[in-house]
Amino acid sequence: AVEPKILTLLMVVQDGKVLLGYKKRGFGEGMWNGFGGKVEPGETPTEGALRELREEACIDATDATERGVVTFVYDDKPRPMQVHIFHASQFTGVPTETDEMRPAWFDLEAVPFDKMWPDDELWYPMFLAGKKFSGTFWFTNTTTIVRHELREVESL
Ligand code: 6U4
Ligand code: NA
Ligand code: NA
Repeated sequence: AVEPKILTLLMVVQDGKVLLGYKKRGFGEGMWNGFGGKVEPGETPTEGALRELREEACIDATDATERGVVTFVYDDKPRPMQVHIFHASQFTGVPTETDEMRPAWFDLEAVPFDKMWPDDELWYPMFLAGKKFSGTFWFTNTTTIVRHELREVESL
C-alpha cells in the first residue's frame, strides 16, 4: 500500500463563529478552508497544525485538540492525504492575511459550504458537536466525491 502524506487542518471556533481562510494559491485554491498543510519531518501533527496556523493566519492557538482523522484519496494524486483535524477556541495574536490565506469569521449558521471542499459539509456537524470522527473520502476530478466512509469514534 502507498504510504499516505500526513497533513493538518485546524479550525478556530469562538463565540458562535468559525475562522476560515480563503486559499489564494496551491491545492484547494479558491476555496474556504481551515488552516493547515504538510506535517514536516520530526514534527507531530499537533506541532504541524500550530505551525501552519501561525504561518497562514499569524495566530497561535492555545487550546488545540485533535478531533478527526480523515483520509482523502484523489484519483489524480499518487498518494492519499491523511489529514489530522484540530479544533481550537482560544488564540493569541490577530488573524492577518498572508500570501496563502485571507482569514474571515463565519457564523456557524452560515458556513460557506458551497465554496468549500464537498466533504466538509459531511463532517462539520460532528466536528461542531464536539465529537471525534474518522473517515475516508474517495474523489474523482479532484473535487467530486465518489464514495465515502465516516463514523464517530471514541478515541483517535
Ligand atoms: P506548501 O506546498 O508547503 O505551500 P502546505 O501548506 O504544506 O503547502 P497545502 O496547503 O497544500 O500544504 O495543504 C493542503 C491543505 O488542504 C491541508 O490543510 C489539508 C487540506 N485539504 C486537502 N484536501 C481536503 C479536503 N478534501 N477537505 C478539506 N481539506 C482538505 O477540508
Ligand atoms: Na497550507
Ligand atoms: Na507547509
